[in-house]
Amino acid sequence: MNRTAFVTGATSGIGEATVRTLVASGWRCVATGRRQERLDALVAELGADKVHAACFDVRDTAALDEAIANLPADFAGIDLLVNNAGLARGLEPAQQASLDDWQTMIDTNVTAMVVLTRKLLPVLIERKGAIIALGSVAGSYIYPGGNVYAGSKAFVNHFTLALRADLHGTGVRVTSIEPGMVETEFTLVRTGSQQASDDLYRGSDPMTGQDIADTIRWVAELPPHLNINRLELMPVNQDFAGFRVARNQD
Ligand code: NDP
Ligand code: 8X3
Repeated sequence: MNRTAFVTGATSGIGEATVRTLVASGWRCVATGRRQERLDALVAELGADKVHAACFDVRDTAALDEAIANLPADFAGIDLLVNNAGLARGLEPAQQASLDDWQTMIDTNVTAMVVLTRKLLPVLIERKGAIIALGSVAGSYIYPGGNVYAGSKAFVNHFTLALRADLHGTGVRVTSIEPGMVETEFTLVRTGSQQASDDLYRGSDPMTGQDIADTIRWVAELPPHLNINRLELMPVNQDFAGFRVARNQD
């Protein structure tokens, strides 16, 4: 098999596990992220014939164009786009949140994701490829402090489904994968606190990046006539909270 995946956010967590898993299954991967040393480590581990490192900030459209233009011939025929790069910043209520954090999440999770997708659509259509996006349960269920992160992931969930309609008849498959709690660097990035991250995951038996990577590989390798539209996953120990009621003071 000579298929190539373009995996954003491959320096950590779900994206890094996805590159390892796809390569083990015979794929070539373009691995992207801002941390060059982590991309270099993936290339050293998996081989330069299997992994091409493209180090850039997904919000930088010129850098993205350059990365696409400079793909080596063996990696230029992209069959699968994994829209994974993304982040949350902050858990404060909206009235206390940082506008800089909000802009960072919108620029990364929404704007950069649609720009990259638009740029790779021609090659994906030409090759009857696939798009798998990492939305989130946060895009479907509300929790306090979710605000712009939740909104950005609702956009990812919905934009990905909308692509299905526009790609009607092209043979391109599109899937929105919507996980709950996965233990990665996500919570460290969100809170800036290793302690907060450790506290969240401790004893909860969260999903792992490998769990999601295995799901991505499974979806990517389904027969070409079969499309999973959306897939929601949670650890057994995570479920839904009820509505709250605030009481007026007498
Ligand atoms: P990690 O923090 O472990 O990984 C995030 C990845 O995104 C890193 O490789 C990071 O690379 C990359 N990234 C972030 N910002 C940029 C940027 N500006 N330019 C380029 N790359 C960037 O988190 P996860 O693996 O958990 O998250 C992956 C995706 O999964 C995200 O979209 C997240 O919203 C989603 N998700 C995560 C869940 C969870 O509970 N962990 C649950 C549901 C969805 P670098 O820093 O090197 O640039
Ligand atoms: C991340 C899942 O529940 O931490 O998208 O918001 S959650």
